[in-house]
Amino acid sequence: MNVAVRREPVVAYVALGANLGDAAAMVRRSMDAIGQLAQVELTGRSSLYRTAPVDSSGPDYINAVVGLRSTGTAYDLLEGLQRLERDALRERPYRNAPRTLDLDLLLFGDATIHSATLEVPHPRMGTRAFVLVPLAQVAPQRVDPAALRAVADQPCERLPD
Ligand code: A4P
Ligand code: MG
Repeated sequence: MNVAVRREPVVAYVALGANLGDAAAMVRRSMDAIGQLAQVELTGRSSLYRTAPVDSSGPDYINAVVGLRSTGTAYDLLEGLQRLERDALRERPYRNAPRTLDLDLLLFGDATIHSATLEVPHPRMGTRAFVLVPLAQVAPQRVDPAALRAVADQPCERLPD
C-alpha cells in the first residue's frame, strides 16, 4: 500500500536580493515564483527596499523578504530556491559579486542547521538592514529590536507598494 507521508507545515522566511538588470521586476516575479514551488504556500511578502551594497559592489540592490509555509524539508526549499536562481541566469564570478537574483533561506521554523550546503538561521542576517528591515515587516516577532536599532545607519529605502 502506498502511504503518503504528510509533514506538518513549517513557517520559513526567504530573503530576495538583486542588483543587476530590472532588479525590482526580478524580485517581484521571484516572490510569485517562490509561491509556486512544490510544498510551499506563500503567507506574506514585504515591500521592496532600495539598499546600498554591503560587502559588495555595483548598483544599489532591491531587497525583500517573503514568509511561507513549507511541507517539505529545508533542503527541498533550498533546492527550489537554487533552481529559481539558475532560471534567473545568475553567474557567480566571485564571492558577493553583483547578481541578477540571490535567494537566501533565513529561518526554517526554529531549526538550527549547520551543514556543508545549508546554514540556518542565515549566519549574516543579524547584522544587515537589508534583511532585518523587510523581515520585521512580515515577522516582527522574529526580529530583535536591538538588532534593528544597530543597523539603522545602513541605507534602506522602502519603495511604494
Ligand atoms: N547556503 C548555506 N546556507 C544557506 C542559506 N541559509 N540560504 C549555501 C541559501 N544558501 C545557503 O550561496 C553559496 C552557497 O551557500 C549555496 O550554494 C548554498 O548551498 P550563493 O548565494 O551562491 O553565494 P554568495 O552570494 O557568495 O553568498 P550569500 O550567502 O548569498 O551572500 P551574502 O552574505 O548573503 O551576501 N548588499 C545589499 N544591499 N543587498 C544584498 O542583497 N547581498 C549580499 C550577499 C552582499 N551584499 C548585499 C546583498
Ligand atoms: Mg545566497
